[in-house]
Amino acid sequence: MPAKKRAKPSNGKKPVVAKPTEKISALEPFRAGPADAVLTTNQGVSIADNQNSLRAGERGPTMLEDFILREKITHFDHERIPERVVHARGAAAHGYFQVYASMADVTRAHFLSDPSLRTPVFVRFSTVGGSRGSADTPRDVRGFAVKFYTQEGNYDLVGNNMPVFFIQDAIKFPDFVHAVKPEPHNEIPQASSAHDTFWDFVSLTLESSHMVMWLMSDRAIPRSFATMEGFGVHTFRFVNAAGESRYVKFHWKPLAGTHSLVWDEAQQLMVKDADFNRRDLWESIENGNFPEWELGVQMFGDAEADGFDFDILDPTKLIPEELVPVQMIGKMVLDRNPDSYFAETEQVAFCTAHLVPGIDFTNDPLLQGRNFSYLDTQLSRLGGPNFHEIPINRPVCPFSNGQRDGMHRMTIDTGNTAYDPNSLDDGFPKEVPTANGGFATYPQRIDGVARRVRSASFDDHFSQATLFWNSMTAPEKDHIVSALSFELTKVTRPEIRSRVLEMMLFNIDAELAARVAVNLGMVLEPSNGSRKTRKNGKAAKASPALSLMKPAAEPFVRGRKVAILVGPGADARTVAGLQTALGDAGVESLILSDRIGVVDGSGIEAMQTFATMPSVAFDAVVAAVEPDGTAPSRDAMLSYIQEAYGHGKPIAFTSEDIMARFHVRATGDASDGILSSEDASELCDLLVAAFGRPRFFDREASPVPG
Ligand code: HDE
Repeated sequence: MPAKKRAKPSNGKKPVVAKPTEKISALEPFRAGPADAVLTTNQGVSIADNQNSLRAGERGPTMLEDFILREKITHFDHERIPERVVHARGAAAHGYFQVYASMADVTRAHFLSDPSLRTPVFVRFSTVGGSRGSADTPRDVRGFAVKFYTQEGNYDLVGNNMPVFFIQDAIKFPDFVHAVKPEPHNEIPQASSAHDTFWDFVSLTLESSHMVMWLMSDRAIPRSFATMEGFGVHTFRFVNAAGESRYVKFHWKPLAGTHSLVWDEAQQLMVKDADFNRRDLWESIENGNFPEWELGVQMFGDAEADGFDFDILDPTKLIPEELVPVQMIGKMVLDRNPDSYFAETEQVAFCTAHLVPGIDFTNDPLLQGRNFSYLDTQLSRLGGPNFHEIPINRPVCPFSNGQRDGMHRMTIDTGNTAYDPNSLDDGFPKEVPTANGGFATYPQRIDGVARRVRSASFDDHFSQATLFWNSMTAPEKDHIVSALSFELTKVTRPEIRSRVLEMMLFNIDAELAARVAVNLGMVLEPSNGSRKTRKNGKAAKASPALSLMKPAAEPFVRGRKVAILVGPGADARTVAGLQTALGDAGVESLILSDRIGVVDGSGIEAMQTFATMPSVAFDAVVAAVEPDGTAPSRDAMLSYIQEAYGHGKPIAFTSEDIMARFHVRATGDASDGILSSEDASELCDLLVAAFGRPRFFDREASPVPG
């Protein structure tokens, strides 16, 4: 695989615009907190009694006259807004983006031209199918939406953590979403594609084959938002000051590398810590372990596009990195949590049509539909056309036009010229010529006959699904087979299972289909209809960049979480030394026992218990004491270690004797992720080294110790 090109870091100029934790200035006038304010109504009248409503007599009825009660209850009654139709559950953070070197030769976007500039961003991560109160870790696509508050207006890159999509045409989106959402008659199941309507739809819509493979892969259960890649999905355009255009695909590459959960862990987390990813994002930022991504671009021209064996306008296709390398052009850091979930994370309105000069659309039919949908959906979600005035959505640059009035208008527009052209205000606000920064659409030539038609160049539904399968390592393939087997077992209608096997999986890879068929107790009988839609694509046989197991720029260590199991007899000095060493490495640790408080005879204070913080909430477990004591405590410790073992996590012991008492056998060279040392800093080093690897998947085939 060719090395990725990295544009030269900044030209030596120091970043000047904002310190990492500086707040977006446009939000400042709207920020309010209790501080030393007195309690008032929304009209500013001071309230003398906020404990009792106005009653006619001590035990009498409540009086309608109580305007304080009525205002308070009325406001409360209207506290909710409609949740997003998709991507309802999300978590977000503030940060900044900085380009490494000027990209002015390819785009005139100002925020990509000046390496000294830090552009504020607000990023919202989400699941797609679940409602707002659902859990963080279902098998699902994750939204990765970035709002850049640039000096030329807001630019939204509304992407996902997977580079392709289920459908090719926006007209199919409501069908797809209705199929994947809980079934309409009983609203079951929540946040899961493991049900009949999803598999019915995708097996009849074979263009979804590639995306189904991504959804069944470990990409769909990320360990952390900070360890997910992000993708703009569609092909966009860069346009430079001379009006020349290159196509561009956007990538976010996490500096911590790509890491995922294992399925059993993801399922347990849905119950044991439904806020797992959200909490991780929040705590990482609070602890100064700021999540970071590089922005990468794949750029190419018409001639290269014509040479690809897929259509660059087809959103079910990616461009293998081996074909067009990803050039890293800048870095994004998330360094500040929102102050108000509702005001910021819930009210933020992303829109694919929020462009800045220098970036433009292509004719991807999905993108064209999205450009309509995102503005339209805010009209009902945020209650009218003035949602751009909500603080989190306001551009940081001045904006002015003749658009006035409407629900919830906040600006007091002055003057009498809400029209253009006008002479009364000397023609202001005036158009800006393109040369001075006015937006101009790329003058693409378009000839065509108006027809409801799908281009034949969109026909190949399987080559890239096969490419994806071929690019997986053995454990990743095992996980895909398990995921498909799990989901299809939940499908109740045998004819849907058969259709998925014969029409979709068999066309992707015969071995894949055969392995899933065995797990479903089915005999694979490819019907005559299958293989019909398969074209002999010339796509690369495998693209190593698609595997999650590729090495990261830095190992994912900062922000990892380690459980230290203690009990009577644990050595306080070793435990304290380990906690300090881990803390110095940016790893968070928590001491657990069978109850909180000081552990008898050891002087160590346990902050949580084996029951309140289960092993699935951690990346590694250290046992600092033998599993003795009362039966419940002993059993809890044993099963804690067994579970971490089964999930392929590093397991460490503060002595060989302790390890022996847990019946864990180790190779002794740390290659199996089973570590032991009496020296706290050595044990820390072993753990940090183990975090450089993904999970220890070999254990999936071996029995759990017990
Ligand atoms: Fe979305 N999508 N989408 N989508 N999407 C929404 O907008 C839509 C698609 C994505 O954190 C909605 O404000 C259509 C692809 C993200 O607030 C809605 C089509 C990709 C988010 C909508 C697509 C996405 C949304 C729901 C097919 C990846 C959450 C609420 C034509 C590139 C943003 C809202 C946030 C949200 C429509 C397909 C990503 C209904 C019609 C492809 C990350 O407007």
